[in-house]
Amino acid sequence: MRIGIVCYPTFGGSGVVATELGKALSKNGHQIHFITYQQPPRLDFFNENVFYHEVNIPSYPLFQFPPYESALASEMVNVVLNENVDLLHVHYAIPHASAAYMAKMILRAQGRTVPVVTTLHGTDITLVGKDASYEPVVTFSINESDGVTAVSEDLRRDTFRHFAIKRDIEVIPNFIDLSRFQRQQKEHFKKAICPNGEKLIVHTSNFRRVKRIDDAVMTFYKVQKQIPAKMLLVGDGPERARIEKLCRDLGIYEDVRFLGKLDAVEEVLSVADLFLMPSENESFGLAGLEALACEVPLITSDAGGLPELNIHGVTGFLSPVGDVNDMVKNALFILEDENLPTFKKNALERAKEFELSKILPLYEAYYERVVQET
Ligand code: GMT
Repeated sequence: MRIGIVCYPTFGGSGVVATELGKALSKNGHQIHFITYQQPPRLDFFNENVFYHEVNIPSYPLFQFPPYESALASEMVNVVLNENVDLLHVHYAIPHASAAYMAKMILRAQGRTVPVVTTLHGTDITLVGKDASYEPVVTFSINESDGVTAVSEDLRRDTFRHFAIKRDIEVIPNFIDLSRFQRQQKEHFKKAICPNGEKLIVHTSNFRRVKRIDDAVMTFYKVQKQIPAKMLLVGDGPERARIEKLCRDLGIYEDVRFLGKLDAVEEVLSVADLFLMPSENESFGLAGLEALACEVPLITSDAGGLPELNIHGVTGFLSPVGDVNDMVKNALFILEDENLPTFKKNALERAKEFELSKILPLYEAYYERVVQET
């Protein structure tokens, strides 16, 4: 198939899923046309089946807010016509689903039909999308998509709860490429960070409020009062300065390292003993899956789709959102030398259930179905 993929060119979440999906589809012989305002960071390889179309947004003094959605819809129209695209797959509803609807209508007026698949990723539903400023457009563009997928059962339920949806939503979870995300020998790195055999606790995120990084830091603070431990924080975002201050105030700044936006996150995970994800809301938790693939057990909240990823008592533990003391108790249990190897083994076994080779055919079959039904 010839598939147009629209996404945010971001380091995490929906951008990574969209880019990795496109790369995998191209390796399976599909022709993939990425349509974004910037080269996605993970689009770092050459394949004869991959094309990149940049959305150009001309500026004009009148525009306080450049009309990105119009520029994106126009680029979708051009790519469909010039590249003979069979299907558009847009990731993250806002504003991609409504821009796709606009493109579809423009093409229809020219006698060209192109089905649109929208994948809901999380905050487009649970946080931003349900805001009254966007809700009517999100509801309409989900209903008008020819196919809709959500990354977890919980997100599917939430979508029906928050919006007047009159169509089916297919659940296709996040996936992991185990050839990239696997535990590597990085003992020198571990020794440099934990010279005295301390346990290493990791958190990666986009440092937004929804991630509750305070809870991650407080959990670490209380754990390292009982056992020697260090913490690595990967990623960057609006919460970073506040979290750095919290670490200084707690007197643990020397034990917590902020690594910023690091692409090779699998190298950090390779030396980790425990991953913390205390999010307020998390539709799936791709960062948690990346940790599991590198044999790192999880301490997560029980929010959103996290119970669909993290199996309580097997791959780690789930705690109520904000219950730091429960997270500390569970972290100390996992980190005991007699428990850690079992949790690590279980982590990898769980990650295998989301292997790319298992999830990719679900998307391919869904595309086929949508094309046939359109
Ligand atoms: O984690 C984020 O805030 C980024 C966000 C995104 O859309 O870029 O991630 C969401 O999509 C991921 C991929 O489907 C999911 O694994 C994340 O759980 C989800 N984030 C939230 O729901 C907060």
